Amino acid sequence: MYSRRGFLGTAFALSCMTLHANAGAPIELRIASVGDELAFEPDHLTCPTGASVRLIFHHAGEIISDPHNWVLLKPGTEAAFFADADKQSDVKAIPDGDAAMVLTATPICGKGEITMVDFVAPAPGQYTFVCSVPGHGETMQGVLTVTV
Ligand SMILES: [Cu+2]
Repeated sequence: MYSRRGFLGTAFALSCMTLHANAGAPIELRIASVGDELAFEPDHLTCPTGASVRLIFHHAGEIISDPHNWVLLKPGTEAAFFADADKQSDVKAIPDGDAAMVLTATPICGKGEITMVDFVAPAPGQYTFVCSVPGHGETMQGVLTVTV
């Protein structure tokens, strides 16, 4: 007979195999600000679930001194996160109290600088990424598609 414990054990073993299958191929994703505009380029990224991802962000601005960052949000948190990010008086990568909304984030990045973050790609799906600097998230956002 197929016990509940046996089924869960099998499912766990299969998910570990999936992670192993992707773990050998680290992926580098590159993204930048569109010069001094409040936008990301590209605004759509893709990676497979379980992959070891290095996200490299370049602040390509030359005039405006506002910093930027790249924050990957858990699905469904977008509206609440934008509201909190826009209220920040001193800019942090993640607004106080919002850590549970965030999957991963780069540090704040100054004009002309490059920053990065390493993370393991989450479950397949569509994930919004944003810049959390006040006033930026409305237009400075995009989607990471995580494939099976
Ligand atoms: Cu920004």
